[in-house]
Amino acid sequence: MKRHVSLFSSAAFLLLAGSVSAQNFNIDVGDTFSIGHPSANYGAGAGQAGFWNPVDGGPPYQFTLLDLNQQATTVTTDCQGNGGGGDFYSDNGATTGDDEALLDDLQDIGGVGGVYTWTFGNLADGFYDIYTYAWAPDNPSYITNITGGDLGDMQPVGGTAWTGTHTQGGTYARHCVTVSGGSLVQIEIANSGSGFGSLNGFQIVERLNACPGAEPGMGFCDCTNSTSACGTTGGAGNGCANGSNPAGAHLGASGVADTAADTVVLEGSGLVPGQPGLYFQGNNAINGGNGVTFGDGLRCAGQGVQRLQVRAADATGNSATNTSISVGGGVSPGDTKHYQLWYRDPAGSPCGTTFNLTNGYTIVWF
Ligand SMILES: [Ca+2]
Ligand SMILES: [Ca+2]
Ligand SMILES: [Ca+2]
Repeated sequence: MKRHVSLFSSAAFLLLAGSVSAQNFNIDVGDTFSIGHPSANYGAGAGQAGFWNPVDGGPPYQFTLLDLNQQATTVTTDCQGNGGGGDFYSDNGATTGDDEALLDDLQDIGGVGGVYTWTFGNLADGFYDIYTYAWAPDNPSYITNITGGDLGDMQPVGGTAWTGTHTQGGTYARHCVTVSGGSLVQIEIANSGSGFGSLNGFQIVERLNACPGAEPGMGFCDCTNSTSACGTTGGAGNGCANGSNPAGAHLGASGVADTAADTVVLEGSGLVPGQPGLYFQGNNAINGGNGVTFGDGLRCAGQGVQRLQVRAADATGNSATNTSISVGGGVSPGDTKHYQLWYRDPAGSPCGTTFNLTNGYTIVWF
């Protein structure tokens, strides 16, 4: 049985928050017990008031979420893993009211080795902060490790008594994630190596700005899967060896792959100093993403090729684009495009062809 927020509090919230986006969610995990879920005016650590979805019953915890106004959405939850598994409740003496309703019931992640991955599907493309509550009401000295977001960083949560205030690291982890091309959001909750792991709930908060430190896409087609025509390889994530750098040249990127506000910069490194290279775009990842031999390297991106910009490497072998990639490539929202940098290597080219390429790089635009 699900419990429902009182009509009075939800109606009042509707009046206050009628314009809130449907892509923000509050989730109370393990809500099987008599304490119920928090009221709609409870903002918890994110300061995001609104309806709290009661999500219970043990793995796989498959639900379709209601938004902050308690209106239907298509956003889904799923939970897979092994360890403890089910709903658990312990009345912590320090917690009361809405704090207790969120924290004192939870999913038991289990003892040493317990690990579960939660997946959120059908979120609209954009940027989100995911607050993952992982505080143990039965023994606040327990620590649970939360991993996820664009950076894939692990954040330990817990180890401290309830102070009356939610804090990052004390009661929740916070990860920024970019949803692009309908990508899933995955958060791993794991026992830290002692005691028991806990998952009290989540808040999903859409943000206006891109996630800090994250790249707008992913590399593919490095010269460790295939080799050059003369058998050379390159370092992991790089193209094949060149005359200046036996680890080969690397293509990465920074910025936001938003066609309405494109700030993507393609960035080459490990290039031949002073030599020009052509940044280009293709519609396909060639040969299943492994590329085909071309010059001293591999051609990874092809079909419908768009030449974007010629840039010379500086004295340290770096170069970067300074023109709009989405305009130069004729990109539309939802497009998946593949990028590569084709550069000159006139002296010491390992295979003698005098040109080479970086790894490929894939961006899903929104
Ligand atoms: Ca609850
Ligand atoms: Ca309590
Ligand atoms: Ca809970």
